[in-house]
Amino acid sequence: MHAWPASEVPALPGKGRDLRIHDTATGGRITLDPGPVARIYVCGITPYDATHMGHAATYNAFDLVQRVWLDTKRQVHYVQNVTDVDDPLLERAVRDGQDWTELAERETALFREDMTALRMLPPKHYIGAVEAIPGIVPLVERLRDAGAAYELDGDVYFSVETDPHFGEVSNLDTEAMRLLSAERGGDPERPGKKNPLDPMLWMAAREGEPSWDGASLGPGRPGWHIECVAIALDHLGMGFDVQGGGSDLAFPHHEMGASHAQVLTGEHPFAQAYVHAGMVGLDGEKMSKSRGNLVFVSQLRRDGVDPAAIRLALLSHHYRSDWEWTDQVLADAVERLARWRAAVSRPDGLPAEALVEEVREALADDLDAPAALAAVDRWAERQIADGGTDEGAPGLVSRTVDALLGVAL
Ligand code: 5CA
Ligand code: ZN
Repeated sequence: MHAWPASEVPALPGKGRDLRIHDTATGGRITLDPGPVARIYVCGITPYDATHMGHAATYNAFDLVQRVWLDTKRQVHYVQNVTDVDDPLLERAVRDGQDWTELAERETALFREDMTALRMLPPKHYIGAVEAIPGIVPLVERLRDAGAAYELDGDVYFSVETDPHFGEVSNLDTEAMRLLSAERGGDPERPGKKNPLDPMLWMAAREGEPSWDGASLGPGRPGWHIECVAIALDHLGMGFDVQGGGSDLAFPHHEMGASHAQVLTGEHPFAQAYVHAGMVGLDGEKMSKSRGNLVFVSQLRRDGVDPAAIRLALLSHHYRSDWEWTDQVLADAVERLARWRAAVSRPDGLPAEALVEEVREALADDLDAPAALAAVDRWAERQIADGGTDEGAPGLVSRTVDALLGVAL
């Protein structure tokens, strides 16, 4: 699949900082030490509805990770998937009487537009589940041949007990895993499984549903976790720097993915850090396509909201916290954007070298975007009140906000 166009990232004077980030697996903050090419996999959308503010907030967090790395003069190798065949997508297509491929294509196209408008850096490889199937089948066969997968009425399951590290990503007890598995696409109640938590690797063809050639597995379609594993191993390899997504992916998705990959390769870990963004809610409920309580990026754009203001609204919350989308959050962002634009529009200004360092430090410190915004606010306030004589300052602030926060002033 093609991704979306990249916006220019201005180079800043001085030196970027190494990223210290919260890792779900260790439960603490770690300093990442990527090589000259940092590697990141971020789970993509299941394209059955438009991009809502929760999705946008999660992609914003991982965009910041990349901006911190780019500021250290590293290259970034970024991979993202599109779950363009899965139960929720097929169910929505049936409900609305539309072709599932058309639905997926339309929503993926809208996602690209939203990401472009929000100045999210595009992945280098943007891969759909369907196009990944030829790579997934041999991985499932290998797991089965190694005794790590078994068949149940034609479906193939992964045996979680074959990974000695199973459980080390999300650190949950068995009961919690069971509950989340049932809630998030698993089938712990299905009789005949070796362990209730075992996830499906390959689903045998079902009547009325699309299926693909699975070689010795028979016709069918891939399970969800092996999709991301196949794409990540193909384009990044083991031990990449960051596996990212919203906190609802820690279990089962990232736990199972890590186990699949670790058993397949005999290596550990799958990723150096598992990074999870908090959930954005509306009216006290997690914003989700299945609940239907959504605020869409595309709707706000149609309403004439400046995408830079949407981005500032996302940045005004720490990525790890759960927060609520409200009209006030957006109104505050619109106001902040106007203030910042007024401040950088003055011909000369207050020196800004210290501000560049403050923004750098805030983001390197577990992506503390609210602290970065507060630093820019302080500069903008004094700049508007007092001004200064530094000719280059407004331009430097503008480039800093663009390079590190993805906001075009
Ligand atoms: N296709 C899979 C990942 S392989 C999937 O989870 N798709 S999704 O469309 O449901 O979600 C895309 C991303 O947005 C995931 O990282 C998910 O954790 C995140 N996300 C979904 N809802 C919210 C929310 N309310 N707040 C924050 N992030 C969210
Ligand atoms: Zn994924």
